[in-house]
Amino acid sequence: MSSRASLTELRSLLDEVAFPLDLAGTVDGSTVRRELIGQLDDYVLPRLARLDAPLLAVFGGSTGAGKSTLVNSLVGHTVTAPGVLRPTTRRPVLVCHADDTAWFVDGEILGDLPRYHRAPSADPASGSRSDQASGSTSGQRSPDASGVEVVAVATLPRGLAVLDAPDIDSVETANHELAAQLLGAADLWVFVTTAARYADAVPWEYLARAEQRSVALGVIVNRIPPGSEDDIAAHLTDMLGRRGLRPERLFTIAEGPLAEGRIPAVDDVRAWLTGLALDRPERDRLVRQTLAGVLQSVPARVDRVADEVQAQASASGALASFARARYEGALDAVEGELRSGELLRGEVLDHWREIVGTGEMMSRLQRGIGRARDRLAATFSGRPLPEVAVAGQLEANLEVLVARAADRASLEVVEGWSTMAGGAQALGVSARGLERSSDALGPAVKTTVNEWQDAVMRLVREQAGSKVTVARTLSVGLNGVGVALMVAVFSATGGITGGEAAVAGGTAAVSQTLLTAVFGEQALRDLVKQSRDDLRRRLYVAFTPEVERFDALLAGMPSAGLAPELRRVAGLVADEAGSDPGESGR
Ligand SMILES: Nc1nc2c(ncn2[C@@H]2O[C@H](COP(=O)(O)OP(=O)(O)OP(=O)(O)O)[C@@H](O)[C@H]2O)c(=O)[nH]1
Ligand SMILES: [Mg+2]
Repeated sequence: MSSRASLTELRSLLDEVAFPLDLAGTVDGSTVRRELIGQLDDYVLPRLARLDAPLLAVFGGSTGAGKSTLVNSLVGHTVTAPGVLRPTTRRPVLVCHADDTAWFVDGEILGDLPRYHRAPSADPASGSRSDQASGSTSGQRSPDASGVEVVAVATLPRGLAVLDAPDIDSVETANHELAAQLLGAADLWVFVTTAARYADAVPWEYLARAEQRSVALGVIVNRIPPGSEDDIAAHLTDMLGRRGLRPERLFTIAEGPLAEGRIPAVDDVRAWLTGLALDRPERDRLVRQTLAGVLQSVPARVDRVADEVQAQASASGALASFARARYEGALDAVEGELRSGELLRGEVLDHWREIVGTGEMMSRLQRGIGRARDRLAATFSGRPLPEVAVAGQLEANLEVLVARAADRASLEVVEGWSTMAGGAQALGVSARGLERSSDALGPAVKTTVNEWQDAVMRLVREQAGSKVTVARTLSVGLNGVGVALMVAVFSATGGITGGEAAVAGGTAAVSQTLLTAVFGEQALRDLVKQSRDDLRRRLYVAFTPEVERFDALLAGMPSAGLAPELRRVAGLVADEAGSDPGESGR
């Protein structure tokens, strides 16, 4: 795979990256990503496609260092306005030979910036700008529009373009971002500073970036008090060396009066730049050095992006599992309350007493299981059973219990998320109403409970049906047995332990005796467990749309495989660039 193919793959992977959550490293990660995408589009891909395209030297540095003045001085025309008000240059000006303008006006270098083709000022010394557009790729020319002005001059050789960039350190953040983008598109950085400013902190951050990317670097120290050139050159060379920077050339310019707004002593700089344009091997070396440097900087930069992708994925995973856990907790709570016998109160109990007549039934049951069966049969067959009332009451109680647990869970999720990384932002404005259950939950729970009750009845029919005699004896009372089973499910002991007779005034014990008579102890244990599990399963399904309301807030997360894939492709890009970016790109 050629570098171009890997780069194209990397480019589209970077497009898939999204940082929906606001985490500690998100701003940093997305800045790195944005810059990387910008550099791939603005510089790497077009440069790889055309290694012979003109060399772009970007003049960057502190505000007031004299970048604009230098560019005007180099080309012998007032192509860009210097000024006393800081910062002066807001819209970059690119100067090149007329034969090269097409590459910069129509080409992909700095592709996302509108380009305006402009003729240079008729009077080089006047400082006034002729804003006659001689062509534009981006519609109407507007003096206020952002973008790059492309100016053709006859004083630069073919194959060389000089760009006057906005500053990197004034109060104008937009300038810095633009300057960074322009530096990212440079084959050669010409770092312009002054005797007074060269130790300032900000430029060194940019120089560190140049070092990381092995960008070909030229340095111009302007406005040096005459006589101090050598001292400053030595000091600055030392500072650069200690940071691993070895500029191609370092120029010193003594402060002196300007001649018609231009610095007279720029011949060496001009000779160096025009020499680069004319010396093909040297120019190629420089272009390839910068290109390879940028490509080799890709893995470290992509790592930063991939780290953030992972951080987003794990934060989102933590939020999602927190929400799930709260609803699991709600199911636990429902189960806990069922087991505590909480539901066997009030009307349920009254209705149940109606069915079995607690005291009398108890004593009969205690006299003998065989006779108890008869008695049960008599009880159930002798009169219409109010089991429907019991079932209805159990259902109502259960619904309230479940609804309360679900409401609690949603509130817990909202509260929990607001303290978790990325959670507050995920909740955002759409959090309104999320602290309560959805309107759909009530009906869903009702259906669920009904279906569960039906399932319990079916279970009783199946189980009792296999016990032929019992089934025959109790054939009229199967619904009653079903209700007894539900009562057992809702009792603290699951209807197993007679010693728990105190629970709900003996209700559970009666259920137990009845059920044991019908099913036998082990089968009863299984039935109760099966019914409880079944209820939990069904409630889990009913809760799923509730949990999914929270999952929906985490939509738009990049896929889990994206981070390793980014790293893998970044590695390929760098490996291939290591040999020869130009060759592998062809
Ligand atoms: N005397 C003298 N003045 C200079 C020299 N270089 C720049 N200046 C003046 O310093 C001021 C700033 O110069 P610019 O060329 O606008 O500086 P810049 O680096 O382009 O500044 P920004 O566009 O704000 O980033 C202007 O008034 C220039 O005339 C120099 O070598 N000698
Ligand atoms: Mg300027």
